Amino acid sequence: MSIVEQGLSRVIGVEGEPDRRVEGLDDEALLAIHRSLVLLRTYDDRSVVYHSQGRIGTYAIFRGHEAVQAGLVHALEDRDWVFPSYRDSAIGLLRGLPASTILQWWRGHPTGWWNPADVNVASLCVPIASQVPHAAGMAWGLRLKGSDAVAGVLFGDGATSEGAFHEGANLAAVMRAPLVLLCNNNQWAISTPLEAQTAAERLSDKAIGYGMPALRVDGHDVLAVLEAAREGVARARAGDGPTFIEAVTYRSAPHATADDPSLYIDPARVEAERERDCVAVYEAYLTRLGVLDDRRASEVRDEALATMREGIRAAEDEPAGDPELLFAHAYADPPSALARDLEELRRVHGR
Ligand SMILES: Cc1ncc(C[n+]2csc(CCOP(=O)(O)OP(=O)(O)O)c2C)c(N)n1
Ligand SMILES: [Mg+2]
Repeated sequence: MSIVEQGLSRVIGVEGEPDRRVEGLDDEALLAIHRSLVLLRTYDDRSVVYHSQGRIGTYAIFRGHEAVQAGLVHALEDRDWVFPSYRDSAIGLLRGLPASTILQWWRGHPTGWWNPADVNVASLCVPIASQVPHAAGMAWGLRLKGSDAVAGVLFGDGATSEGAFHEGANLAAVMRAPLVLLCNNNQWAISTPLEAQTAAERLSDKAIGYGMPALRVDGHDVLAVLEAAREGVARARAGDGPTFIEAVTYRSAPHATADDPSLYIDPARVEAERERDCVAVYEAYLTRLGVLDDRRASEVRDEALATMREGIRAAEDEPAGDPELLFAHAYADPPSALARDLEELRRVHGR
């Protein structure tokens, strides 16, 4: 099926379609979105290298998903909340978190956990879909407190099969919580393809069951994601409840650095999808508009690279974390098995 035949909303033209402009986004705003995309891409590229150098642990690659992440953040105000999944680990960069903090998360270092209230970005959730009820609760709570802030939550196609997704979506709809549910349908949940995940024709159809409106967009088009997210944000802020957005992408990188997708993904499909890379698509659009030229694009890349160099240096300068922290903060009175484990740890470390 051609890209146009998929019938997804788009701002950036493909296959001969004309480009559009998003109302209210001037050249400066368009360039800010470009900086965000390049920062995310650079974070991701460098993280794959740092992993292969043994400087960070197993890493969930998000190449090709930057448009979904940046599209959401640029549709929100700073007072609004973002609830990321592990796939969106670097989204806090767009809210001013230092690269070193996020790198430390992937290094398993205690300084990798930021205070969510500092930047209105929740902690990364690894249990699939668990961030959806968190976000629904936060959004509902904001409303109860009389705030006009809203929340946006990111999750994958696989997450829509989880109980937590259904519970969160239903609660948000019933309570008219100001929430944007943004599903990054990259068509894979590790090695499970979409057709083995759901019998629904479109993930956006699931919204009908909760009584919430749905939008379906091309997730390679940052402005299409932003436009849809803005619509959801406006509805949420007006007190009209949640919106479900399905952003259709493709996972053109391994699930994580520990994965070998050659066992289950057709490499020709991956090649074809990489041709529609979201950063390149946006740079071509800005170039057609006369907003971006090569010099500016390379300045933005250099700036992002410098951020990453400084980030890894700061992360590696940090003294190693205290392994005893693994035992802290979970129980007021630790069960005896944990107490024994802690004793064992101390013995091994000669403490
Ligand atoms: C509750 C739970 N079950 C299983 C896993 C193992 N797991 C990690 S990632 C993943 C796939 C999730 O796919 P999707 O929601 O599409 O997100 P994507 O990884 O494609 O971004 C699974 C099953 C988990 N982390 N949590
Ligand atoms: Mg997926």
